[in-house]
Amino acid sequence: MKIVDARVIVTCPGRNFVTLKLVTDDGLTGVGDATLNGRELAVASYLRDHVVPTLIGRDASRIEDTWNYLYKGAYWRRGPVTMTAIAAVDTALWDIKGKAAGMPVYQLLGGRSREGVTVYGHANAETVEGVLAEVARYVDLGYKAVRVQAGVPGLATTYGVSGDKMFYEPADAAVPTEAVWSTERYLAHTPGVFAQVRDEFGPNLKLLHDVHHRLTPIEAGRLGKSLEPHALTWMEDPTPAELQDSLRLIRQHTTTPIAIGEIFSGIWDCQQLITEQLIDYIRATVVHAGGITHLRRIFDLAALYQVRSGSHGATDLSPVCMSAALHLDVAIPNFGLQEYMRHTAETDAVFPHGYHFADGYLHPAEEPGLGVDIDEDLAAQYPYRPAALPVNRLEDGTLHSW
Ligand code: KDG
Ligand code: MG
Repeated sequence: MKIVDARVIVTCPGRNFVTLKLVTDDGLTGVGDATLNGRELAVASYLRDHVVPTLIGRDASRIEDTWNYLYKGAYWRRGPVTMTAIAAVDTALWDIKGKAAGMPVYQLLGGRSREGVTVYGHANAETVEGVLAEVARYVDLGYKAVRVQAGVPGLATTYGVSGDKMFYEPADAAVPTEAVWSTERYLAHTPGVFAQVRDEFGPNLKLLHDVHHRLTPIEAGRLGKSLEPHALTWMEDPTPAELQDSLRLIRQHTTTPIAIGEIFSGIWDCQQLITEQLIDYIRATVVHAGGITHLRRIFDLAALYQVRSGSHGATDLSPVCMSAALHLDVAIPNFGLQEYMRHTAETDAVFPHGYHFADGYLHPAEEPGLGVDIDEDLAAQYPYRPAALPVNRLEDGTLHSW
C-alpha cells in the first residue's frame, strides 16, 4: 500500500485550517490536521516543501517508521512547526490504517475503555450575571463540565471572554491586536466569580478555569488556594511551563488540580511534569504533539503517574483533530476530560464528520478510519486570510504572556 499523492489544503471557512490528505495506490485516503494558529503557512510550507516529496512511494502501513523517519530524519527534532507537520502525516496514516482494517481507529488502539467522552464547554461573559447565564446555557445543553472565564473590572478585554459565545476566535487581525493585563485586578476578582457559580450550580458540575500562562508560580499558588473552597476540576496553564521545576512551588501551596500542555510539542516538554506528579491533567493534543502515535506515548507515560488526559480542543483545532482525539479519548485508560469548542456551520460543512455530541459526551465516529474528511471543492471557496493571535501588555506597557 503505497502513498501516491499528498495534498496540503489551506482553507478559511471563518478561520484558517491546514489539512494534509494522503492517497494510496489502492484508492484509500487519509486526512490529518496541520493547523498551528497564527503560523499556518509555516506548517503548510514545511509539509509541501520538505515532507510531501519524501512521502510519495512510501509504504502507508508503516506508521511508526514514518514517524521516526520524519522526527529523526529532519535532524532538528521537536518544535511546534515540525511536530504539527509530523502529526498531520501520522493522523492521516492512522485514518488509512483504520480504513484498510475496516475498523474505527479506536479499535486499533485497544478498543473502548468508556461509553462516551466527557467534554467541557466555555461559559464566558464580561459580568458575573452574564457568566451565570452562560453556565446555565451549557448545563441546559447537557454539559457536565464547564470552563468559566469572566471579564475583569478595569480591563478593557479579558482572555476567553468573547462576543460569539459558542465559538472563540482570538486570532482576530492580520497584525496582532494588543490587550492590557493586570494580575492584581484578576486575582482580586476571580475567586468571587467561582464562589457565585458554585453557589448557584451546586457541587456536581465540574468547573474549570484557564489562567492562560499569566501568573508567576507564587501568584498561581495564591489563586489555587483561594479557589480551593470552590472545588475546581482544574486550574489550567497557571504559569508558563518552560521552567518545569516552578510547578513545585505551586504544589506547595495548593491542592487545586493543575492542567498544562496545550502548547507542548511532545513528551520532552512534559516528562518532568508527569514523572514528578507536578500536574494532574496533561492537555497536549493530537495536532500539536506529533499525532496519535506520539500523544499515545505521552498518555501512557502519564498513566504510570496518575496523570489524566485533558486534551486541548479549541476551535483552531479542526474537526480532523477532534475526530482523532476522540478515538484516543475513548480508548486510553487514563482519560480525564476533552475540551470541546464547537465549530461554525461553515467549518463543519468543509469537514464532514461522524462524531456527535449527546448528553455531555462526544462519541467518535463508528465508520472505518477516523470518520472525517475534507470537502476539497468547498474548501477552495474559502481562501487563506492572515490572522494572528493577540499580544498582551501590563498596564505600564511591559510585554506579558497572552
Ligand atoms: O490558539 C490558541 C487557542 O487555542 C488558545 O488560546 C485556547 O487556551 C485555549 C484553550 O484552552 O482552549
Ligand atoms: Mg488553554
